[in-house]
Amino acid sequence: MSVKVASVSGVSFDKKEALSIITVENNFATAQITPYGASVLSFIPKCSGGSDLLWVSPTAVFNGKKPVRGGIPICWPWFGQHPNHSELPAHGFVRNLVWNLDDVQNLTSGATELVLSVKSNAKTLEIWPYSFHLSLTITIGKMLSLCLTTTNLSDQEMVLTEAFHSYFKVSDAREVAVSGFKNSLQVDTLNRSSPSKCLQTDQLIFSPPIDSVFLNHSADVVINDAGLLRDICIVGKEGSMSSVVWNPGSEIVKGFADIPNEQWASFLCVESGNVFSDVIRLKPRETHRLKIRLQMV
Ligand code: TA6
Repeated sequence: MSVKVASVSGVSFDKKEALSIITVENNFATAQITPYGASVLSFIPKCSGGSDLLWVSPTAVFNGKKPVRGGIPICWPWFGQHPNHSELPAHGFVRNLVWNLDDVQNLTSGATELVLSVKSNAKTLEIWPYSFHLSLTITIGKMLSLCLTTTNLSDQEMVLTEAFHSYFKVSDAREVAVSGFKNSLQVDTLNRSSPSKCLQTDQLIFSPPIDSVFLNHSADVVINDAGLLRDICIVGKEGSMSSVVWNPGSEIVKGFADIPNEQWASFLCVESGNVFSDVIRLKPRETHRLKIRLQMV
C-alpha cells in the first residue's frame, strides 16, 4: 500500500481474522470494504440513524478461503454456475481474489473514492483464458456508487456475465415491497430443470423462497421496507440489463453453512448486472462499465 493511500483522513485500515478491512468515515456515511473480492461490507448513511443498508451474516467467514456471506460480492466473469464447467467456482473467481487498493481520495464534494483492481495472472488464465484488467471504483457519499470496469486485454473476443450480488438488510423479507420491474422478463430459476418465464408488472409479488432473474431490465428498483421505515433505492444504473432477486426462504437456507437458519428473512438480495442471455461481448481492448448507485430515502 502506498503512503498516499495509507494516510487519507477518515480512512483507516484494520483486520478481521484473515481479511483486511478498510473503514471510511466522512460527512455523509460510514462504510467498510474488504479488498478480498473488493466487497463492500457495510454502508451506513448518516441519515439512516445508524442502520446499515447492507446485511452480513452473523456466521460469515473471514478466513480468506470463501467469500464473506453478505455485503456486495462481485460475480465475474460468469454469474451462477460456469456455463460449461460445473467444477469451476459459482459466480466466477474474482470474489475469491485479493484486489489491489490503487487509490483512495477525498473528493471536493466531501465524498470518498476508492479504486481497487485485479488483473489476469497464470492462475486465472488456467480457468479463464483471457487477459483482463478489472477495476472497481467505490464512491462513498450520500449514495454508495459502484463502477466495475472490465477491459479485455486479450486478442480474442471476451464473453462474460457479471453482477453486484447485493445483500440488503430488511426488516422481514416476507413483508417488503419490491418495485421497478415493469416489462422485464422474469425467469424463475427455482425449478432449474424447467425455469418458468413471465412478463413482469411494476411491483414484484413474491413470498420466499425466490430466485429469479429479470431480463431486459435496466430500470431503478425500490425496496419499500415499512418495518424499517425506509426505502432502499437502486438508481441510475448503467451497463446493466438484468437484475436478480434472491432469498432462500426457511428451507433452502438450511443448505447454507454461513447463514443461521433463523436469519433467512433478515436480508433480500437484489442484484444488478448482466446475466444468463444478457452477455457482454468485448472485442480486444474494449471496455465495459457496470454502474449502480444505492441510496436510502
Ligand atoms: O443470485 C442468486 C444465487 O445465484 C442463488 O442461486 C444462490 O444460491 C445465491 O446466489 C448464493 O450463491 P453463493 O454461491 O454465494 O452461495
